[in-house]
Amino acid sequence: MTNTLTIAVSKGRIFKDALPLLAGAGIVPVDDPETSRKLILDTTRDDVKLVLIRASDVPTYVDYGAADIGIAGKDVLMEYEGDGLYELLDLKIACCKLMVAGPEGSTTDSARLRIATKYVNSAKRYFADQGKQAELIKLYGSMELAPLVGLADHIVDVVDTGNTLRANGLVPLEHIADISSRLIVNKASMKMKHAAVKLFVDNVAEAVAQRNPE
Ligand code: PRT
Ligand code: MG
Repeated sequence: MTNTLTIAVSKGRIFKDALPLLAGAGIVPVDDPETSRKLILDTTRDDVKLVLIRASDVPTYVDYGAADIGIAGKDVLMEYEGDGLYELLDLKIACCKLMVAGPEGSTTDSARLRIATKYVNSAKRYFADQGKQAELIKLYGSMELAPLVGLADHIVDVVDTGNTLRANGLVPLEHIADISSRLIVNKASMKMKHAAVKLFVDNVAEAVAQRNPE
């Protein structure tokens, strides 16, 4: 149906922060994702469904048109290589920083850097821009462990409070980018469902503005 909207969002911190913004567009999930095992949630609007997927899979669903709209962290979007989507709106939720981290007192000035990260593309770009040669080791989680066991000298990861780094004897060393979640839209949906998409984006933009005065 041309005016049905499917919205891809990940469980956890993004979902929690996105709820009030979706409510601003009149969309409230009928099931609680924390207790339900459903992956497709009905909402209070007949024409809107939420699909719950892993954070790093959101751009893929939107790029291929399996979802019209998605909510994804800028960290995830910076890694994503497809071009079937538009990034339309900064939702100013799930904020954090993409950082280089390592043992206290360490630097990234050494001739041969070994960096463990799930953000391989962003890390590669960052060190290349600085004229530094870095060997990137791709991990899928628990990056903080890598320097502790000698897998890498440093990590590139998102940092919020810094508690996880500190608990593992690491400190943030270099700031790569400020991260927040973005509203992304499939390029074809943007054309084919223009009225529905535009109304949704306008409503969410209004909710973002209300939550972030001036
Ligand atoms: O868990 P899964 O592998 O499925 O995916 P994910 O871990 O990427 O998903 P999720 O829900 O944990 O994160 C979704 C998005 O939230 C990310 O893509 C970021 O855009 C954003 N975000 C905001 C964060 C954080 N803050 C954050 N703190 N993502 C991850 N973290 C991690 C951080 O790396 C550390 O390990 O949370 C831990 C606690 O952080 P500190 O600094 O407060 O200790
Ligand atoms: Mg996680």
